[in-house]
Amino acid sequence: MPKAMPANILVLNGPNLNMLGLREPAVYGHETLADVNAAIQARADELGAEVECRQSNHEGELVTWIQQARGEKTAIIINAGAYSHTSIAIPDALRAAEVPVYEVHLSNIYQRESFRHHSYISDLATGVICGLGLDGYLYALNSAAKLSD
Ligand code: DHK
Repeated sequence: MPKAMPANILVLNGPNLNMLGLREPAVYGHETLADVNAAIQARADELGAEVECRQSNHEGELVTWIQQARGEKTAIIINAGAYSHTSIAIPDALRAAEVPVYEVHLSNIYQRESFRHHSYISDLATGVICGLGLDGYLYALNSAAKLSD
């Protein structure tokens, strides 16, 4: 049987997630994005997975990075922030990338305003995790790394 590709996972954070730690800590927690990325890298090292963490406030930049993942990455973990609820271009790019997708939200979007209850990404995702803060990315990473075992 051909050997699976080693895990090579892209972690994308969308708009305003560069403000973690400062932004509404009661909702998003006290960890900064650097803290989140360090925890992801540490878990990836334990799992023997390659990981690349990127953040952008620009929809088109996220789309470009998703396109570039096609044939290169074994999974994408994405917290598209507010674009989860508004963007068609991001889910279109995720479908075109043909890479398993995990959707993460730090907060429980279903306990919040109704406009956050729908995500255009959820129906194409392998898994959706919300409300578990930083741990959500780590649970997604555990699962994404297993796809390459
Ligand atoms: C992050 C955001 O920036 C919001 O726009 C989403 C998500 C929720 C989160 O919980 O991580 O509605």
